[in-house]
Amino acid sequence: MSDIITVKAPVNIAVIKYWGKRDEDLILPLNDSVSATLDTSIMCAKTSVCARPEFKENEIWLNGKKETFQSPRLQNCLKEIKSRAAAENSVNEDFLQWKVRVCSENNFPTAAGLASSAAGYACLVTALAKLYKVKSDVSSIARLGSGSACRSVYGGFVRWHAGTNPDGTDSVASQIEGSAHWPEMHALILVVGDTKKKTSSTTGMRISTQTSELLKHRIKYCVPQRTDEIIQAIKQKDFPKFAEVTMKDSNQFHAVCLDSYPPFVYMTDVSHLIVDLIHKYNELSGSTKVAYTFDAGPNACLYLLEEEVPQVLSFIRHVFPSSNPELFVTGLKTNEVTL
Ligand code: 2P0
Repeated sequence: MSDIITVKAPVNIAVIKYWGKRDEDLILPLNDSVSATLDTSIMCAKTSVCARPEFKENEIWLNGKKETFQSPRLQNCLKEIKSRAAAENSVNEDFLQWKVRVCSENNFPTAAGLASSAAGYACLVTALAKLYKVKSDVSSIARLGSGSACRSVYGGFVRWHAGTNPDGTDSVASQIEGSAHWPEMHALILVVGDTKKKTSSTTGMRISTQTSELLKHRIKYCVPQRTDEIIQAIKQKDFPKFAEVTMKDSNQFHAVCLDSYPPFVYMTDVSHLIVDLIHKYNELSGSTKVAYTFDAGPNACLYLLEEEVPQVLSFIRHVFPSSNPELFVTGLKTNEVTL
């Protein structure tokens, strides 16, 4: 009988977006991406796993609902963890044969473009690695579950290297700087909607990869330079540069979605209103104080420095007076406001 292992894994929000795959099965991206990992006390996934000889099947519950274990991504993660465990000789043969039970929950809206799969798979893989006593780097296994999950394995600012090897061995995440490097950096999440998105990231990426000319241009001419620029901005704690690159990359990602055929959209009128407001706020401030970024959903993630948080929150409450703000203060911090 094994212990029940429970772990928490954080959400990460990309500032250089991952969009498009060069290999769908191995989940290998077309471009490098960069993200910040948010504090687990605010938004995280929590997963418990155990293995027992009496279990007849592998079983999984997500947010209290039993789901199928047949998903190839899930199967691939478990298979890879077990094969690492066998290679590292970390558990005995019998243990490897036992079936597992997984129970996972998020404390934030699932599938609303809030990186739930990133936290979910990072959590699952970390929990399984602990269960099977795997010691080697697990970011490449998390990647097999969901591309962006490989970035949630590390804290602070993280780069996912696209890599060039066909087998994906060099498509791994690495930390640029830990969260202590820039403790003033905060993230403020504005929840615009929590409905499930119409076009999943996986489907959207496929359509964009097959049809968008802008995506080709982005990968060749924009992302490499932006990646260098934002890493330098992070290292030098240059907020205006960090913010400018973040906003431009978010805008280009959503332009790629519109350039795809058929096109699909994730941002709503409220999302666009937030974009306008942030530009107005920066203009009135005389310098760039806040950056927005939107993933595959309508919700905004604002990056800003701690000193700016009270003013931005009151600005948002002024513009959206009916909002019911929930306020959280944490490390690489996130504050959540429901509009
Ligand atoms: C990102 N997104 O870099 C980008 C920006 C959404 C927009 O990574 O197919 O759920 O599982 O690899 O990781 C969402 O994509 O997609 C994502 P799969 P994933 O965060």
